[in-house]
Amino acid sequence: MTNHFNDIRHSKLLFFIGSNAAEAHPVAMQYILYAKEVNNAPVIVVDPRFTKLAAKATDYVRIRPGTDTAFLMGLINQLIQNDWYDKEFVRTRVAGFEELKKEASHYTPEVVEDITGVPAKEVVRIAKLLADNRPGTVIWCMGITQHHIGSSNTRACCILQLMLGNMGKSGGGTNIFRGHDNVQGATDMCVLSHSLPGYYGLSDKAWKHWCKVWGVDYEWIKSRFYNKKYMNKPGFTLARWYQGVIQEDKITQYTPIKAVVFWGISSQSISQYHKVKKAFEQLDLVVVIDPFFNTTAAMCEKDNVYVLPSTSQYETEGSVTSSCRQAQWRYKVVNPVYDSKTDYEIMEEFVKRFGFADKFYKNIKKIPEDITREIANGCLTIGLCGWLPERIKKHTDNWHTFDIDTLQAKGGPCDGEYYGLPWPCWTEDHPGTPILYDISKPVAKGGLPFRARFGTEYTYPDGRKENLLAAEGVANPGSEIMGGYPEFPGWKTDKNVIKEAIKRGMAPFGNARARCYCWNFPDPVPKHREPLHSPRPDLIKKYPTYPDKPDHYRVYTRYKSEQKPELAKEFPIVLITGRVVEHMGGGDETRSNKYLAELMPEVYAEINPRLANDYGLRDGEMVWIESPEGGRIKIKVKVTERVDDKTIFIPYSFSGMFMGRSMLSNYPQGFEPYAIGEPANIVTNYGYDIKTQIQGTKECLCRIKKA
Ligand SMILES: Nc1nc2c(c(=O)[nH]1)N[C@H]1C(S)=C(S)[C@@H](COP(=O)(O)OP(=O)(O)OC[C@H]3O[C@@H](n4cnc5c(=O)[nH]c(N)nc54)[C@H](O)[C@@H]3O)O[C@H]1N2
Ligand SMILES: Nc1nc2c(c(=O)[nH]1)N[C@H]1C(S)=C(S)[C@@H](COP(=O)(O)OP(=O)(O)OC[C@H]3O[C@@H](n4cnc5c(=O)[nH]c(N)nc54)[C@H](O)[C@@H]3O)O[C@H]1N2
Ligand SMILES: [Mo]
Repeated sequence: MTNHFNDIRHSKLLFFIGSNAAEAHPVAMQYILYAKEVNNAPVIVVDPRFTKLAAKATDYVRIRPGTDTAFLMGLINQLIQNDWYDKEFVRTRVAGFEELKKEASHYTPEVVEDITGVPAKEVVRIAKLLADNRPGTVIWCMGITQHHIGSSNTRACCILQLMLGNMGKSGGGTNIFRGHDNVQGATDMCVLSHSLPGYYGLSDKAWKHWCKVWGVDYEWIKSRFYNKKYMNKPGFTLARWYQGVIQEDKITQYTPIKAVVFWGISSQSISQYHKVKKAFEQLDLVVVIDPFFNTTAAMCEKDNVYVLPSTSQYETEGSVTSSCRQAQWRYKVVNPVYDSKTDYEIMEEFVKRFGFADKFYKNIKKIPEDITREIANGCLTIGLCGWLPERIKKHTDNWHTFDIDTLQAKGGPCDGEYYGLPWPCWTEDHPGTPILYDISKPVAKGGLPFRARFGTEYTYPDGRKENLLAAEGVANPGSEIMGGYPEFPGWKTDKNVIKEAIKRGMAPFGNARARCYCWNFPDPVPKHREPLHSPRPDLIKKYPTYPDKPDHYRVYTRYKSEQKPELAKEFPIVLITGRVVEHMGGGDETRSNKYLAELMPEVYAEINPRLANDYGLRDGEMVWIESPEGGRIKIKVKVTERVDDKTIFIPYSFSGMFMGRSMLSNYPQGFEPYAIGEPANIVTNYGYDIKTQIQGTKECLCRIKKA
């Protein structure tokens, strides 16, 4: 999130696309409804389903799944064609406008209507609403990201806000409501296969930086790898690790995966789950570290699984990071129950037994404070240097002294600082940055320009040259240079460089323009590509997907060879999946809670009355849903107008059934969940984002048969 939840109270318009906050972020609804009622802000909800959030909207836009880029480019085109865009913002802080304008001109209201199903007049009307009500916030979630063009979707959302001049402003920004408890913290630590903590990447320079922080010899780390090239090569992603086992697609690794550790994840969250099950049968070793005997443990039917009971977050303490980049100290509520150990203790036991204690672990004397200290010491890129445990605790202990609108403390021990020291919090006395890219404040007081990450000048394919730094006169108050400037050499690895920049009123990472044209992306300007599995064969011809990517995070990934126009004949129904307020993720925790299980006891497919009648299905009857990859599930029909007559929706929070079979006998007695059901991911399709490899669980095709 560039801004924060409280800041939504200042929005003059709320534009939700692919988010169902009423179910997934119910606590945030207080700010959303405040803006709606107090500011009279229009609330636009773009979603293929009429959701609980849509029920609170002033303007609901039903869109065909997987066509958001076309819709967003249509809005951008209207802003440009009608001169409704913020010309001064574009002139001073944006690069690649000419290239954007050219691409956007293709998306006329009529073209957008054909692709998305949104009436042409609506496209114009929504663009005008956006222009007339500024600053507005753009909020998106998984409806935008879980597509093979997910990264284009997210970029189109950002470009929309650039055109409206809504970036770096209170009430504006791009605000992506995040997922799990502390998932922003986990992301910042890069629990990912393509980066070291703090988004440092996998270059030799990045490894050397962390070796210095850990106090470990670089040559020793190098010697731990089978081959130096794997040190710099992204690993498998969460979405496709199982291909490293079953190797249905060619992998780029010297040996298949033999053992997997599941630490705080429940495997039914992975698409084509019947193939994950196959991997469980082939693995030598599976380790599950979890407060619950979860689905993964129950799905491993070979004698190859160890379950280590961990505590929940209530039985331990430490720093956690919120969706809006704020740190908070979480104190322990109860002592660990039964035989469980905290995740820290389990990690420490591993470190000792693997023989790394004198290497990575030597700076960690006091848990968890020393862990937070190490993070502050190493993560310069996102400015975590000011996140010392003492400061974070002080904020948590004095949360009542902070202002609800601005997050700033009024008097008291944290006077002038922003709650949770939102990153970047550059130094030990920096107040935090509540709104990213806000040039109205000095950098030392929480202001920030756009980062100069991609050099100072670029030559476009047609020979046009453009300065990538911000225009003359545009910089934070007090900046030594009043205009664009490049990054300070060495700022990512040397705290003194950061301090020097702040002293001079400047941002360590420079002052640049935001790019509409990203030459390092497969589509430099976002453009529509039909869903891999599309119900519109005619549009596949016009808007085909990418060529196949032979080594996408170590596995051959099909695009063109997967997009078959004839598929829709056999699998004519669009399938989307998502959340319900009663359950969390794959549901292992919430289905083990008697009260939540009672509120939402079984899985279902939402089906429009017209579709139900065409298939002779009544509300409450059972139906088989089948995927092109051979997965099938038997679930209950819920007849509802929430979805249109081409689309069905299934909540993905169930497990304990597997293609018609109950798995309950695999749980130790007394550990069975209260509610079980078929995992939706048995029928979600093949398909992964071209940059991130996130799974495309929101653009699938399926067929249904009365059970
Ligand atoms: N109660 C509860 N809260 C949660 C979670 C939970 O499991 N339970 N999970 C947490 C996590 S991990 C996350 S990531 C967030 C996710 O929060 P959200 O992303 O808001 O939740 P979803 O229901 O997955 O998807 C949001 C909406 O996207 C729509 N959608 C599907 N396809 C498309 C499309 O092509 N275009 C558009 N515009 N919309 C589409 C769906 O109909 C759905 O209403 O929620 C978090 N909060
Ligand atoms: N079809 C479909 N699939 C999806 C999605 C979708 O929208 N549709 N959304 C995707 C998204 S955004 C996400 S984030 C994933 C979520 O899916 P997962 O990443 O699988 O997350 P959860 O299902 O919440 O599982 C969390 C596990 O961690 C355990 N746990 C809880 N607290 C602790 C702790 O303190 N320590 C340890 N060690 N364990 C703990 C829980 O008991 C549970 O077993 O699903 C993805 N899959
Ligand atoms: Mo998530």
